[in-house]
This record gives sequence, C-alpha cells and structure tokens, in this order.
Amino acid sequence: MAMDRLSRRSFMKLLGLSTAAAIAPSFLRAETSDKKPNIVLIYADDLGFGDVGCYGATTVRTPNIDRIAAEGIRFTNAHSASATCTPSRYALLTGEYAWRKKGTSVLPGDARLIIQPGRTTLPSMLQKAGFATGVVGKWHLGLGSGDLDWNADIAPGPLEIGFDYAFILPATGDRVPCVYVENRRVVGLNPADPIQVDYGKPVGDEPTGKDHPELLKMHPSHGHDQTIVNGISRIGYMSGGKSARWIDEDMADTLTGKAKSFIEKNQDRPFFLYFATHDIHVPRVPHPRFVGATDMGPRGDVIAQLDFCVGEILQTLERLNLVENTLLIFTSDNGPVVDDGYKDQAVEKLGEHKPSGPLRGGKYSAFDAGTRVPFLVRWPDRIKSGSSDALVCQIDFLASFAAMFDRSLAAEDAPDSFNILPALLGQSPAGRDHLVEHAGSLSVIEGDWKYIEPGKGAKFNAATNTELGNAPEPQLYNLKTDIGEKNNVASDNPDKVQHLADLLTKIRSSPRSRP
Ligand code: NG6
Ligand code: CA
Repeated sequence: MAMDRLSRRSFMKLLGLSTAAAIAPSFLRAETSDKKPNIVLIYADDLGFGDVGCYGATTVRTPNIDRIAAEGIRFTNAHSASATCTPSRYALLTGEYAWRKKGTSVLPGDARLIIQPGRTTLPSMLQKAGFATGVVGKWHLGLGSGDLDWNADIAPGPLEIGFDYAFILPATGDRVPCVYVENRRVVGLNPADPIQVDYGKPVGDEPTGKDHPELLKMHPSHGHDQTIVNGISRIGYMSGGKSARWIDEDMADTLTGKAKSFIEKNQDRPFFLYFATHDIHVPRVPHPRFVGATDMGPRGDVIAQLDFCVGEILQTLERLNLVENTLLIFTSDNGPVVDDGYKDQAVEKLGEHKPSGPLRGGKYSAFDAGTRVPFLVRWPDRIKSGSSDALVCQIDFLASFAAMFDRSLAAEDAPDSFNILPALLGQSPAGRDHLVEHAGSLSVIEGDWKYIEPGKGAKFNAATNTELGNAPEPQLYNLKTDIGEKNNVASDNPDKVQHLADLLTKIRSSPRSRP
C-alpha cells in the first residue's frame, strides 16, 4: 500500500523513531526510493572552479560544500551555459541557449521579464509533475512587461513562469532597486514613500557615489557610482522605498532563512527549491561574523559565508529527515572575477589563491574558466559518491528531469537541453557529446577538443583583468592535454577546426540542438 510522507512520518513516530531516513526498516526505505525526490539547486554567483576546497582551494575552508562532494558526485567538466549571469540563468530555466535570443545579456534592474510566461521552463515542468516550486535569491531575468510600477503588483515574474513561491533580489546586489520582492510585492514598502527606479537619469534627490564619495563605506573601482544604498553606490538610480531597502550584511542570512522556511513548509510533498545565493557577487559585504574568516579580505570571507549558508540547508534537510531522498545540486552561474567593480581588496589579498584553478580566463571569458564551474550532485538514496569527468551543462536539467519524471517535451520546448540523467546520477561516464559555450565569442567543445570561433571582441579587459578569449583567428585547444588552453593548435589541425566550425554553424542555423 502506498504510504505518503506524512503517514510515513506518523508511522515512524508510532514506532518511536525520529530519524526515519537513517534507520528506517528496509521495506520503508525501498518505498522511499520509488518516490519523487525533492530537488534543491543551490546556485552560487561568480564562484570559480578553484574557489572551494573540493576543487583545490586551500586558503578558504568550505567544509559544507566539500561534504556534498564527499557524499555525492564531483563533476570536473561541468558548465554553466554562459560566462555571465543573465544568459546562464535564462538557459538554466528554459533549456535554450541564451545566444539564440536577443536581449538576454546582463540586464539592468528595470528590465522586463525575458522568459515568456506559458513556455515550458524547469519550474513549470516540475510544477506539472507535482512539485512545490520556489525560488529564493538572485533573479536577474527581468520583471514586468515594461514600465514597471514597483509600488503595485509586480508581474509577470517568477510566479508566471512556474514558481509557486518567490523571494528575490530583482537583479543583482550591485543594481537598484535594492529591495526584496516576495511573490508580487516589494517587502516592507511604505506606500507613503514610493520607489522610483531609473537607469538613465537620477531620480529624487538621493546622493550618488559619483558626487558624494565621502558617504561611501565601499568605493567603486569601475562603474557602480550611482545611487548610494547602505553606504555603497550601485548601478542605476532609485529613490524612495527607504523602509524596504536591504542591508547587504544581512542578505545571506535573510535569503538562507527564506530557503529554510520553504523547505520546512513543503517537507511533506516533493519540492523544488532554486536557491540562488547573492554570494559571491559584488558588492562583497559579509555579515560581521564572517569578516576576517579568511586572510583574503571580503572575497574570501563571502566564500566562507556561502559555505555556512550551504551548511544551514544541509542541516535543515537533516533535521527534517529529507537527506536521503533529496537530490541536491550545488553549482555556480559563471566563473570567477577578482575585481568586479569595487575596491574590496580582492586583488591585494588574493595571495596564492587561484579562483579559476588550472583553467584559463574567468567570468566574461570564452576560455574555459568562464563556464566550467564547481558542480556537485548528492542524492544518498540513488547516487554513489565519486567523481565524474562527463561533459554536462546546467542547460540540461530541464530535459533530464523531464525524463526522470516522465514529462514529455514538445518539439519547441527546451531546444538545447539534453537528457544526461545517467551522467548526473553517476550511472554513465558519458554526458553530452558536444556543448556550445557562450561568452563574447562562441566556442564548441566536442570530446577533448575546444574550438573558439574568430571574433572582433577585445582580447583583454583591463578593468577586471580578464583574458576574454576572443581573437581574430580561430583557436583550437586540446583540453585533455592542455586544460589551461595555452597552445592554440588550430594551424596544425585544419580538419578539426573545419569540423567544429561546421558543427557550430549547424547548431546556430537550426532552432534547436536537442536530439
Ligand atoms: C557588470 C558589472 C559587474 C557585474 C556584472 C554582472 C560594472 C562596471 N560591472 O557590468 O559588477 O554586476 O555586470 O554580473 O558595472 S553577473 O554575474 O550578474 O553577470
Ligand atoms: Ca554571476
């Protein structure tokens, strides 16, 4: 007889057992593994391949993240779909390469929603499969349909594309409006002090970082000199909403608290939580208890803070006996950057730490550190721990989970999402056979080879100190023998170059790459 979670819990109580998952009799465990797992996706921001202990970092301790690696699968060739935030998140939720759609690059905080309500998304598919769906944290996919009034209902947004619950930062920590939106409303807004937002010209009489640097507790190194909120100047102008403005120092705790309550509220049914942390994006403003947690200044300290927040999620799952049947994913939206626009000592205090590990480039870059990111999957009921070098991408979650829950996809759905479930669950060493990476130039990886198409973009960004990977000539790297992309072997392998250039042309000229 099928037993739902509630009755299973009551049954365990009757037996006088509290930690059901750990010590459940075998007939109950077998029953558990036939159930839909919960899915928790922890999506860090700007966390690099080398930024955490389980990928080689030694100057910051990340015991909680490392624990997921030890108990799950640590992927070494896993990618975000793009080297910046908005396009990665667009692809993650829609299963479509963002470069196919105009208007999907890094968005201002007053952009309209770029995902069409009604289309199949990762959360809408899971919602139809019976999951409670929630997003907590950074959104950065636009809100409303143009000329948004922040003082009224904010829609369309997450609730219109498949989430039952949302507690979000509209864009990024460094972009106005600096307020949280819960479902369709700004949290804590006083109607007598309405919010106005503008990305073109100043609004109200709020001081800016440009005119009043003496008011700043953290100074910009590039950009970020418009409205000052909480002593930090941002991108964009806002006025009003004083009672609703966030305090950066409290953001990690606020978001983690909301993520934990979502898990608690939905513990008795399958749930999907997309927990998109603000850490370790700029401005890096850890809570005072993490200040000095590392010797690397704020960038290191917010890694420690991120790890603490991950620990809170792990503990919540443990407390609620949800560990065994929760598929937990930890990854990042793009690669690392050291100076991303604030003078926060990240450069001066970096020391021996290598945010990109052995890879070349970082955030914004066509070189592999742009998209190759930490990627861990843990599901004690079904997955044996280990590591995998399968080629996988976050864009694949939609097709993979659709397959897992027997949801069929229409031809136009998730056009670039592959079912890589066997790789995700550690049952197969093979993931995708190819992947298009997106930064300035497009690249394509197939097997050991990576081709970066010729492009007119700059080779180097001095402000962020990033090798962008663009070049006027074709680039070809053998990632197996040259993971650092040091030797362009295009001229020695013209056939390979031609083959990969043709593959890229084919993918680009057809509306989908999914089989
Ligand atoms: C850049 C910002 C950077 C960051 C990035 C988006 C400046 C000078 N730089 O334009 O600080 O906000 O956009 O980051 O303004 S992302 O992770 O959301 O893609
Ligand atoms: Ca990012």
